[in-house]
Amino acid sequence: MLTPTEKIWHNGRFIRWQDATVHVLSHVVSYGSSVFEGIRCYSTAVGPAIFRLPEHVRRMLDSAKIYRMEIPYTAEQLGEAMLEVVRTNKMEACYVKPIAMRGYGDVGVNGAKNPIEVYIACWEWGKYLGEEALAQGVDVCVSSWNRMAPNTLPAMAKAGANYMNSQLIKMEAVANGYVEGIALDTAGYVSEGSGENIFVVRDGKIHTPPLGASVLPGITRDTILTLARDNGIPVIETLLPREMLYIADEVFFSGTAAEITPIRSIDRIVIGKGHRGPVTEQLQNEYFGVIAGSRPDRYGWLSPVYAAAAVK
Ligand code: PPE
Repeated sequence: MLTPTEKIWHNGRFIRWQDATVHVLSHVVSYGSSVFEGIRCYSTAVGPAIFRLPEHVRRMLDSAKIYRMEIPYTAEQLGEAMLEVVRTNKMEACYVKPIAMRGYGDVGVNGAKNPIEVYIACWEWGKYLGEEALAQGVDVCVSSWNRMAPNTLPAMAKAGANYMNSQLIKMEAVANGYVEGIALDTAGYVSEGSGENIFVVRDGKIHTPPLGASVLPGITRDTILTLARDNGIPVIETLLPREMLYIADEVFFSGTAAEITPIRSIDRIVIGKGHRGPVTEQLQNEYFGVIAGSRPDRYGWLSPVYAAAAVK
């Protein structure tokens, strides 16, 4: 369950956690008109540091642009506000969630006249797919639900409404005894999990669906593509038929919340050796190494919360 922190940022000022409420007739409640981000702040050698802050801010502004939402703050202001939220709540490792939504005022589908409300909250969030998941791997299924068709709900936007589709995938998976579901796109190719991108390893090469397969352009996905290239592991963004999942040597999820989570079975078919594989483990070591400081932060992925010029 969610443990409250003290303050939430709302339109440029801090309010108490319990005061961060919206009117039931706000546009977002009926029509799902929100865009948001999920960002991890890690406890590092240089104190708490937000992982890939500028990239998350950029995606949030991209999501808003796709939906014609004008956010009245610059990328710099939003990034600084996120660092401020962590500082104000005196948090170490936490999950930061900025949300922009169409608020209360006008009625009807066209939300253009409703005010844009921006909130930023943070709280402590542990392991997304269970404590054992990172080491042991998870048991998942292919969902009977597809990811959104292109030109229906834009998959590149991290919008609240997309998570109705994610809920169908996740609830069905859990109801059938799985930890997570993998959705195919409407052409039948592998797309992504309800809240994660997916990677398939076979013969030492890493494959992941392209952006055209109705996937969110994950920041962790990009992190993995970058780390793999740096480590000389070939990476291919390509359409993946469902059966590639079953015959893979390794399959893993990536996401801010899920980090890098191995998948040990899909539809009760054992993947590879049935536990975390060597490529998955190598990428985990690279990823967590940057956070722990045992690997150089070559790309400036960490924005320290307590440094003056933290936001690039
Ligand atoms: N696909 C989807 C649908 C998705 O929701 C996420 C993030 C990703 C891919 C991975 O993107 P990124 O975090 O930038 O690597 N899902 C968030 C959790 C959703 C939730 O609120 O639950 C997350 O990982 O923070």
